[in-house]
Amino acid sequence: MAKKLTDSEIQQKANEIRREVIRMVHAAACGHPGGPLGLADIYAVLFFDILNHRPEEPDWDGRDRLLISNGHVSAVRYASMALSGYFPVEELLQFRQLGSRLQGHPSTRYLPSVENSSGSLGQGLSNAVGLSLGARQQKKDYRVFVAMSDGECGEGMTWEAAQAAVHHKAPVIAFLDNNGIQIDGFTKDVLDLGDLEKKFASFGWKTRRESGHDIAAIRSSFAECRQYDEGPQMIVFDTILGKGVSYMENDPGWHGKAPNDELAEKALKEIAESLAG
Ligand SMILES: Cc1ncc(C[n+]2csc(CCOP(=O)(O)OP(=O)(O)O)c2C)c(N)n1
Repeated sequence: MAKKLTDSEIQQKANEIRREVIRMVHAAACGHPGGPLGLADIYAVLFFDILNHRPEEPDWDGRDRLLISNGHVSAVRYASMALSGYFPVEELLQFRQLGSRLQGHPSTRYLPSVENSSGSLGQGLSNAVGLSLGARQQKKDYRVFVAMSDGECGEGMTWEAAQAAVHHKAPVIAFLDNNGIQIDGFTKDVLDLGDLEKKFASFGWKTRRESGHDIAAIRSSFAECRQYDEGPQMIVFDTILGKGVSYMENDPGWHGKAPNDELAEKALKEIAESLAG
């Protein structure tokens, strides 16, 4: 069995993910850098500690399922996959190219272990609730995780799935990118979502709220969620959009645009400093 990485080794992986996200979005000259940078610490923990998966055998039936409901953050998933050995890191530069496996919004058609096609927000929780119930019915050991975002909680379908999950005691592990930002600005201005942890709790979910940038806290919250399978669980992670690149942090303008050559160089320099430190 592979040796467990330390928190600081996982932090390094997160910064490598950030580096690849910038390289991908810059090479494509389009895409979404802000969400992926804010999610890098969470995905590093998932791919390098929590998920039971086999990068060399992506279709392995026993793999944990990771669904992504906020498909526009695909860069963080692809970068995590490449760095953990699913495919060569160089392939990341084909992100968003015609004919590439790495479509801007992930599709199950092109890349094994992409469990759901996404891009249209609000659907992932329904998919995941169904898959988790199927796994239980078939007495499978794997867990079903689903990545969600605050902005997409404006979609009514999310709340239908949230109720069904409680009614059927679905053993789904959901987590939410609570960065306070969506495509048109700050969520409190576009559509105020209130306290999402309290909302899920009031529906009957087992909930917790953590910093999405504290590797030890992210690890322990996912690890504890794995121990429980009697109903739906939600981890609301407070994150900073653009985390790790000073000029992008908490700026809605970086939800979905690529840095130019000069800004990409500045971003890569800052990330390289974090990697060196
Ligand atoms: C059903 C649907 N409606 C609208 C959109 C357009 N859209 C793309 S991203 C986005 C904002 C989503 O918010 P969030 O995921 O919180 O944004 P981030 O934190 O990544 O900036 C919207 C409304 C969409 N993809 N799907």
